[in-house]
Amino acid sequence: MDKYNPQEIEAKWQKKWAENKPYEVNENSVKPKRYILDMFPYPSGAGLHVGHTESYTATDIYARYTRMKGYEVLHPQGWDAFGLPAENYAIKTGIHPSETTKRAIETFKRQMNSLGLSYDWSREVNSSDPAYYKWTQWLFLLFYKNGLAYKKLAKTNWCPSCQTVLANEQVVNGACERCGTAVTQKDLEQWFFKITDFIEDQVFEGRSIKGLLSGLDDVDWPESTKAAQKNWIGRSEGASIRFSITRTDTDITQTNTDNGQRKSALSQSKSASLEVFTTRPDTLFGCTYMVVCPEHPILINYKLQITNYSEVEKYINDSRKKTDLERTDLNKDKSGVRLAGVSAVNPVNNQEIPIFIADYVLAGYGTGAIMAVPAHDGRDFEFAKKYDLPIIEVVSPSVIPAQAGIQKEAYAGDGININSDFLNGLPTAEAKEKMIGWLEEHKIGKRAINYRIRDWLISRQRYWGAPIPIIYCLKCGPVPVPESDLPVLLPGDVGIKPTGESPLVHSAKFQDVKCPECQEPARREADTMDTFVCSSWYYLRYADPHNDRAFASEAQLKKWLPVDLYVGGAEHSVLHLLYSRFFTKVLHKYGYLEFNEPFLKLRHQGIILAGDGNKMSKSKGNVINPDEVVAEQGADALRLYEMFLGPLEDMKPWNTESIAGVRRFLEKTWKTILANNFGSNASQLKNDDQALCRLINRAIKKVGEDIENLKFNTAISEMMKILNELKELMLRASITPAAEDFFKKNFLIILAPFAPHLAQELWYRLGSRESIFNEAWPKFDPDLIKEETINLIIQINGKLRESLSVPSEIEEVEAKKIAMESDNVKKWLAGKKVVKVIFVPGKLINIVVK
Ligand code: ANZ
Ligand code: ZN
Repeated sequence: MDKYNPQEIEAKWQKKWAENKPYEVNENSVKPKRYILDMFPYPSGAGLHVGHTESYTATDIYARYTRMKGYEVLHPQGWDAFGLPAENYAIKTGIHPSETTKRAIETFKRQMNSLGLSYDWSREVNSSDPAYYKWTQWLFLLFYKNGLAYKKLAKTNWCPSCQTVLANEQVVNGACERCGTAVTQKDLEQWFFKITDFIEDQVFEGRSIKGLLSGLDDVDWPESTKAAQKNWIGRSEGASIRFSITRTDTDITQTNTDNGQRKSALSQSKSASLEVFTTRPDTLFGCTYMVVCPEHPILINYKLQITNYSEVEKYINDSRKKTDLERTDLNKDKSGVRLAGVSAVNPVNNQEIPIFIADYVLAGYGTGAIMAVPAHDGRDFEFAKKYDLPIIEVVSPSVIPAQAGIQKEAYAGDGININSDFLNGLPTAEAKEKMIGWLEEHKIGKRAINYRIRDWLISRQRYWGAPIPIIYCLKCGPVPVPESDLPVLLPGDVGIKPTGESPLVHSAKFQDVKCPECQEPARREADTMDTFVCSSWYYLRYADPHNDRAFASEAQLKKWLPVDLYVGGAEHSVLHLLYSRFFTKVLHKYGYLEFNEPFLKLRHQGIILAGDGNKMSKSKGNVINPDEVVAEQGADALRLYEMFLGPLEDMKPWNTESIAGVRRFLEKTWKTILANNFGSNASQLKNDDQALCRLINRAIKKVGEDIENLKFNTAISEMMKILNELKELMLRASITPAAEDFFKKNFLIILAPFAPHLAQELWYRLGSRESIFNEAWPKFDPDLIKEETINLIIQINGKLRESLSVPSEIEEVEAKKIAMESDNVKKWLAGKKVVKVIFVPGKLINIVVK
C-alpha cells in the first residue's frame, strides 16, 4: 500500500475537475434547484484568510451534499471588486486599481481551487467589469425614474482621511468603518436612495409588498441579525406634540392663581411653536422644561428674542466640534444653556416652562427638540438635577402611589399615572392612548411614528467605483444617461488622488458631454456609487451572468432565485444585508422579481482567532496563511480541521497541534479503506455483519442531519467515531467481504463532501471509474439504528430488587440516576443509608446499604 500523499492526489483531482467542469450548472436539468451562496469577497492583495476558507468550506460541503441529495445546485463565486483599498493602494504605488484587482482575483481563484471548492466558474461576476456595472448604472436609473434616487443638500458624514462622504451605516461609533478616523459633518449635495420608503408594508398595483420590518418574519436568519436590522431601522411609536413659544417678559410680576399654577403675562404669538416627538405622551403632565438641539432653526428664527444670544452662540460653536457619539455619551456630564427671553407652554396644563439648548438632543432624530420629563427619563433627570429644575413624578411603578420623597433616579418603566389630572389611575398603555386622543381632539398633536434610519447616501467622491449615470444640463437640469449609452465607463486618464472632489472631475473627456436631450454642452456627474450598491444585486446576476440585454432574464431569475442558503460574516448585519433586501423589494415592486426577500436562510461563520486567543492581525504576526497549511497538511486536512474547530457560528481559536489529529484521521481512513478483508483476523469468532451495518447506518443518518443543520464539527466526530468502533468490531467478530465493501463505499460517500480529494481517490482505487459525486446520498435503514436496549439489573445488598430497560451503551452516571429514581428502589432504600453503588457496564447496579 502506498502512503497517503494529499499533495499528489489533490493536484490530480483538481486538474480533472478543472478540465471536466463537473460543477457547472446544467440548465436543462429537471431536478429541483438549490441556490447556495457565499458573500462574494473583496479581492484584497493579502489573499484568502482562514475566515474566508471557513465559510467557503462550509458552503462547499453543503453544496456537494445537496447535489448528492438529487438537487441541481447553483454555487457560484465572484468579486466585489470596486472599493477603497485598491484605490488607496494605487495612490501609494501608482499601479492602477484595475491591475491590482486583476492580480488579487487570480490569487483568490488559485487559492479557492487549491481547496477543492466546487464553484461554477462559468458564472463568475466582477463588479468592476463594465459588463457588470452597466447594470448597476441601469438599476440606478430605474431607481431615479421611480423617484427612489434623489439629490439633496444634507449634513453628511465626512471622513477626512478617505476624503469622501459615508453612509450612516458606514459610521461605527462615530468613526469611519474603513479607516477608523473620526467622522466630521459637512453640508454637501449628495445622492440618496429612498430606503425609508420600504420600511413598512405597502400596496402597489393591487399587490401588497412587505417592508423591511415585516419581511424579517419570513426568513430563517439568526435572531441577532434580525434584531440588528430592526434596531437600525429603529421604529418608535408615540406622538408629535406642538408647544407654543412665548416671550418671557421678566418685568411683569407673577401671581399665584388659586390652583397653584404659575401664570404670567405673555405676549403670545400664534404661529410660534416648537414640535417634539415623544414615545411617552402619557408623561406630558411631568414635562417641566424643553430642550432644543444646537442646530435647531428656532435659534435662528428667534435670535432677536433670545436675550442671551451670545452665550447661546458660544454653546452652538462648541458643540459643533463634537461627534454625535460624544454628544450622546450617557456618562458625559450634561451641559446646556437656558434661552433667556423665551419660554414654552405645556399644552396640557398651560404651565410656562423654560427652553434650553443642550447637545444631548440630536439634530438628526425626531424633530431635534424634546419635551423633558426628568422624573421618567434618565438624561432629563441628570440635566434637571444639574440645573435645579422641577421634577414631577407622573408614573408610579406600583398601583399604590409612591411615597412623596426625593427621587434618586428616573423611573423609565411602565406603571400607573399619578399627578396627571384626567390620566390618573390609568396604566401606561391606556394613558398613552388617552393622551393621544386628547392631543388630536385639541389639535395640539397627533399619533406619530419615528424611525432612526435615514435614506441611504450613495454618492462617493472617489475614483474606483461605478460612475453615476447622470448629466447636468444648464437648460434641462439633471438628465439620465440614455440606456443605449450605458455603461458610462470610468476614464483611464485621471490621477486618482482624493482631493475632496471626485477625481473624475479632472478628466475633460469624461466630464464634457452633450446633453442627451438638447445636445447643448453639458457636464457629467463625477461622483461614483458606494460599492454597497454594486453588492446589493450581484446574487441576481449569477442567474444569468452573460446577459447583455437585462441584468438577468425573467426566466433565469425565476429558475434560480431566491437564494436558499447564504453564508457570510456577521459584520454585514445592517449594511449589505439591509441594502440587498431593499434592492429586492424595489425590483419586486416594479415587477422584475417575483420574490420579496433575497436570502431565505442566512448563517454567519464565527471569527477564527489566532492560537493565542487574539484577533489574527498582520501587526501581531499571528496570521495563519491557508496556502501554508495546504502545502503542509493538504486541502482536505485544512477543510476538515476548520470544520472540526467548533460550531460554524462560534468564535474559536486556531490550534496548530490539533490539525495533526485531523490529518491522522485522514491517514487512518486511507489505510482502512485500502486494507483487504479487514475482518479476516477474527475469522474464528462469530460473524457480525449486522453490527457493521448498524455502525454505518447510524453515521449516514447523523452526518446527513448534521450537514443540514450546518453542524459540521459533530458530523466529523461521528465519522472519527465509527472508524474507531470499526477497529474494535474487527477484534471481536468476523465480517464478510460484502459487508466490508458496503461499509467502505458508504463511508467514502459520506466523507466525500468534507474531504473531496481523498474520497474521490479512494473511490477510484476501489475500482469505480465514475465520480463519487455522482453517487446519491445513501439512505439509512431506520430499523438498524434503533438504539439497542438491555435489562439493567438493580440489586440491593446483592438481592435482585428491580430490572430496568435502558440503552445498552448507558454510562455510569446516567444508569445510577435512573436506578435511584425508580419507585421500587426508593421503597427498598427508605430509612437506609447508601454506603456504596457498584456499576457493571451492560449488566447491573448493586447498591450496598446499612
Ligand atoms: C418625553 C419622554 C418622557 C421621553 C419619558 C422618554 C421618556 P426612541 O425610543 O429612541 O425613539 N428624543 C426625541 N428626539 C430626540 C432627539 N433628537 N435627541 C435626543 N432625544 C430625543 O426615543 C424617543 C425619546 O427620545 C423621546 O421620548 C424623547 O424623549 C427622546 F419619560 O419624550 B421622550
Ligand atoms: Zn439639456
